[in-house]
Amino acid sequence: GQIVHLADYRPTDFVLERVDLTFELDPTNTKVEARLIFHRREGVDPTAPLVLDGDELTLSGLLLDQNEVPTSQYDVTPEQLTVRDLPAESPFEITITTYINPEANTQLMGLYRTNGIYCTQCEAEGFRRITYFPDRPDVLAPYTVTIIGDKAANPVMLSNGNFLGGAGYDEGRAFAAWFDPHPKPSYLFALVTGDLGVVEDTFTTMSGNEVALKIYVEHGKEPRAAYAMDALKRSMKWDEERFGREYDLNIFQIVAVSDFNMGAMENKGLNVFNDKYVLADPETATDQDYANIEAIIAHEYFHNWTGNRITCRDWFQLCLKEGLTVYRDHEFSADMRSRPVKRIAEVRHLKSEQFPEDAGPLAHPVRPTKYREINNFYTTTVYEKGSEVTRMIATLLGRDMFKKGMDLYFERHDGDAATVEDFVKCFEDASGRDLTQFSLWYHQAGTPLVTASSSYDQSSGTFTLSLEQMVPATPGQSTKDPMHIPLSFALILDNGSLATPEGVTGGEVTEDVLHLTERRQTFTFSGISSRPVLSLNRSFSAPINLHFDQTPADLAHIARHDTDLFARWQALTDLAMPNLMQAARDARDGKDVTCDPALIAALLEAAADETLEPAFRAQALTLPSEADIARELGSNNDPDAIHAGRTAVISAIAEAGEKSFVHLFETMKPEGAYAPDAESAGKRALRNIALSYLTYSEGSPARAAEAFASSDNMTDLAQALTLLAHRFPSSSEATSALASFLTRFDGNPLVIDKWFSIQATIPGADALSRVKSLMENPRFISTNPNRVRSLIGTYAFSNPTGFNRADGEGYRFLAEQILAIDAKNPQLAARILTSMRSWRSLEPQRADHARAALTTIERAANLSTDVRDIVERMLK
Ligand code: HT7
Ligand code: ZN
Repeated sequence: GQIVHLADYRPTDFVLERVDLTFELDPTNTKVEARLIFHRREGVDPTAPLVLDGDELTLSGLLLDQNEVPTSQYDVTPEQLTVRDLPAESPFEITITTYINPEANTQLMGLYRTNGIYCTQCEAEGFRRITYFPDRPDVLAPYTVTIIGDKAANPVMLSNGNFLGGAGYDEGRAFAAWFDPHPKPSYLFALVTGDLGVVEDTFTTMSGNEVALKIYVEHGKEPRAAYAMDALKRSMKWDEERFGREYDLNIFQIVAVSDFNMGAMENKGLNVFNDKYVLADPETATDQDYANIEAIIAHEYFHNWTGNRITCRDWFQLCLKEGLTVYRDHEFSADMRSRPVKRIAEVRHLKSEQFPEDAGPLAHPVRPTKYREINNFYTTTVYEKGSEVTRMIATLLGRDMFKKGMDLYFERHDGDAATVEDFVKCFEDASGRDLTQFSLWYHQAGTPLVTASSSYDQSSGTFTLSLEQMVPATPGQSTKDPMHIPLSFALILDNGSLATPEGVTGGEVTEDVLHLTERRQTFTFSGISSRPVLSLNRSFSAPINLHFDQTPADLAHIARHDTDLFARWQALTDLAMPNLMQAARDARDGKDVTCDPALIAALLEAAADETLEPAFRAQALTLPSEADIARELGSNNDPDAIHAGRTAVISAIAEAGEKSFVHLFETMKPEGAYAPDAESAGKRALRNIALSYLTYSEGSPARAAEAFASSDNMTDLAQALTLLAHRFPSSSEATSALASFLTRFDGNPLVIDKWFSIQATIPGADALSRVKSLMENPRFISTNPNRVRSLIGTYAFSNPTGFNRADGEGYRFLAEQILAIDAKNPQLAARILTSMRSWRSLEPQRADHARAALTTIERAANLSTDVRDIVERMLK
């Protein structure tokens, strides 16, 4: 794998006019015939050859305008086909024949087989594993696809676009033909065939077109696709209402498969999903599963405009479609559910996933300038930070101007392969605002640190806020320029009302947003009659680390009064964090751990406040995770001490609040049959967090065992099982609950994934032997990405004490597993390996073990480019 540089971008020499593909399916020897019509781009050297990408391909036939091409006229390797002496001006047709082996495709890129189904995954560079092709996102063409396959085994034969027709072909075989009129890049191509069940519905678009909606699943699973179908219809309607975007084919199809490297894929008119994000019913899916399905169905559907109609010029522009589409799906979920609760969940996720990436060896800008393996750039920085950057544009411009900018983007670039610069320019042109400095958010990696201090002068009635920003050095970027940081703020007075300053100096303030643009800046607010409490970065208006030494009393004031619920949650977190950090230090030093009564009081007050929605109260009671504490501590981390300290703090809260928790546990049961709506889910969340505290104060598995026995839905069942297994791992209650769960759900792989994950995350050093013995379980299928992630991935990512054993055995185990996974599925291996991205912040003994394990990987023979790229960057 060579390094690809953004600066080297050049358009292709040849323009692709049309693509005509014929597949003759065979499990081990599928014939692919690709007829491609090209013409030379104007001004290109008339002798320039046509160079096409391949990956592990063997050429079996090559025609130019239907005539065989002599071997002297082309060069071919598995990675490249070069054809010379092509017409200077007129269009020509190249016909390429390749044979591929879907059954042997364990990488799950290109055409592969999963449970008897043929399925493709082409983003980012999978199409080149099907045929030689200009496999890059700026080559767009309409596609005609003919599929020929065994009739009995493939009653369903799908590709992109509209169905042209199909019938019997020859003995035992059938064919189907599809035409996609929308020019698309190869990464959006899809083919799916097999024997599948279908759920059907229709949607009438705002201009009256009826669209057939079809979701294909394994036979017998059709009822479990009902929620996905409902989410799809709501997504289609929402995109019309909020962004004016209408669907553009007469059919929209989704296929759920069980072997898939990522969550889902937005192929034009034919989305392919990991079945985890389609299938749900109350008995087998949790509230979180339902929320994920809603969000991912929406995300892939929204790509139809942000990704497909307007695609990326090159893979450096990935955030153009991903960051923007995540922003769109976040907004959709906020409208479908509770906006502040959704924002809290987003920020928790951003801080636990993206902030560590930005602070470690894998840090990169939202719009990178070089990569070795593009698969490794489907990162939380590109997706989630990319979404935050889009959100900040909306904050800077205001809702109406942002809408104008988006409309201009759709109008100006429909059908284009665009860049981040094209996108930003639309907002500049729509608003008249210069976004040059703001664009640093795309180009500078690292999470900015903003340090704030404030003072109030009673005699003059002025409130002064001094801010300083610093963007840390990241790989390849040692110095940084000051960024444009939009900080939403409020000045909260004693009685809880918000102060309205008479004036402000020191910088731009628009409505409730301060614009920090310099390294150091002091804002002075006048006309403030009494000392206010400043609430800063409300709604997490900028993805920054904020150091603002506020007193516990001020934080408690914000937690009680801010009109922004997110800020209230943030204040509770800020109250808890110093306690948790001190608890970790005390536990490490063998001292008694204490918990500030003010923290306990604030948490219990929020928990009991019936004016607040239950989902918010559940979030308020959920303390920062062990990983969050490690991040705040920054260096020399001892995961055992963090765990012990946090456990002691939870126990103190549990003791003090036992009565409240019993009350919440007894009263927060939603009435009637299970429904996945946000309100009922919020009640379950509050009841379950109360149950969790009760396992600490009561010190017995009895209540969780009773909850396990009486639950009538997977949310409560999985939570009770988790509490039994994590809190009382050697109890007979835990053992028998794990056994009965297994027996009850043995035929359902998605639930068995939960069974593996729950056990992989049992804290403590024993986790490793548990994981090893679970790998021996016949249900551990090493070729199924979901199963591998549920056991090995969850152990490495989500079991801080179990994985970070002081003796380094966890790291050595992971190194072995990475090498084994890499041999079959490099993408999966590389992703799981990123679990070690924060290894340098561990205490020295663990860090040494981690380095040694990474070095073992680095030195292994036959490493994939994917894993080599990650391991080398981690060790640099
Ligand atoms: N755009 C999709 C990305 C994706 C992917 C990338 C690399 C390898 C496999 C993959 N499967 C899906 C998903 C999305 O963000 O919508
Ligand atoms: Zn996406």
